[in-house]
Amino acid sequence: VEGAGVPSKGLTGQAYEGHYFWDMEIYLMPFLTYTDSLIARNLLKFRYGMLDKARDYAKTLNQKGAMFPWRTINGEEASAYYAAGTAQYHINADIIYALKKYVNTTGDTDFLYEFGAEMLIETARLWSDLGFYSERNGKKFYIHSVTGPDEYSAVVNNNAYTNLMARNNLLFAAKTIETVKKRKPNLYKKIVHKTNLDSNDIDAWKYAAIQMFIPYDDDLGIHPQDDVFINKDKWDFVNTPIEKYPLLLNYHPLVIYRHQVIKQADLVLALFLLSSEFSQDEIKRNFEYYDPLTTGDSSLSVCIQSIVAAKVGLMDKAMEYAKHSLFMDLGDIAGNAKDGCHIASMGGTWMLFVFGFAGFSNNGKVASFNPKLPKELEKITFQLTIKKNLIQVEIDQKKAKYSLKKGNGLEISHKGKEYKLSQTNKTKSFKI
Ligand code: IFM
Repeated sequence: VEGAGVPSKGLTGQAYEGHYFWDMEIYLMPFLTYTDSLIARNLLKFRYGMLDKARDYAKTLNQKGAMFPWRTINGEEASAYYAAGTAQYHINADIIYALKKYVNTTGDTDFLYEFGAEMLIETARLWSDLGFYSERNGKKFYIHSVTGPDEYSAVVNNNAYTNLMARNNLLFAAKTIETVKKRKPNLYKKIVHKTNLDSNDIDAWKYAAIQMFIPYDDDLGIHPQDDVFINKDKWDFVNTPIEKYPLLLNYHPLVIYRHQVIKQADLVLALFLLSSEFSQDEIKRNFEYYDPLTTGDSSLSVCIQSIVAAKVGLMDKAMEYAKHSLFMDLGDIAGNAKDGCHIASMGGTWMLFVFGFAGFSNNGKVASFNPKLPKELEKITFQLTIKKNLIQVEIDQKKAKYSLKKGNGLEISHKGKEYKLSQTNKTKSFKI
């Protein structure tokens, strides 16, 4: 289907009034990108169709570039409460993250150059205009007054997730536009004309990315969620009875905002999405700090917690979260399936098997697997399409098998060692 997106409840219920959120790009698109990339492409095109409105919206917010709405049905912002809505500037970087993954997985550079380039220019412009060089901290690039994925902290300075994702957005924009300039001079001229691109813009994006401030606390060895998060009092979980969850329905936001308490994976989501930017020790320390503070009051959380738990080898925890995610709608865990299914959690459930238990990652060149199966699972099997190669992955408690079902072949890696699947060597099996 062209010209339509996937609302956070799909077409299964009335909640959120059919509105689109980042659920589509961050939670659902990975599944679509690897299993039916034409739909993923259509969804990105659908966002591209909203670019003019996003340009207008940036003006409303006094910014350059484009600002995609946090919540929308027609391209206009429809959030009722700006602090947990509009202020989630990370939506821009989430869309670009999905675009980058789509292009790395499919090799569809035509889409990138024809539609993505413009989205990249405008989102990069937004970031470079929104942030500023702090006089107080070696001229680091700060981004103030934003809300990260965790809606239990709002309008904060230097949300680490946002800054990390914005950096990714800026660098991808710079790299793509430089490539267009070199390889497609005519298209480059057209884009420059359409977007009024200035030759200094690209350098400005790169410099903002280099100088991007990423909060880090030496004593704890973790990335604070934002400038003040770790200074707050911790939420009194011991004396909070189960019927008081979700907290947002039982406490005033101001009470929640002044505590270390997390609605949904925030920095922990960055540990997954941008995992190559963290050492394994950093991932572990951060996860161990944030996980006990996370209520999972949002259905977008447990799938990510499961993936990161698996990444750091906490398999019992990973399985516990996986069950929670799998039964979100099947078992009506959140108690609101009547209002519609949780599409993000469904996409997240697919992700936790593939990225979590199979330990899959894809840097655009090699499809890597690092399988760890919880003891309760006998076997998992799934298929992925990567650059026109269809591969089947089967993992049980003793072995992992990778088979090329279609295509000319691709590089895979199993537990850090690289192999080639090809027409003459279609299957690889390994003992675990
Ligand atoms: O997009 C989400 C948000 O992250 C948490 N509240 C619900 C929204 C729609 O699913």
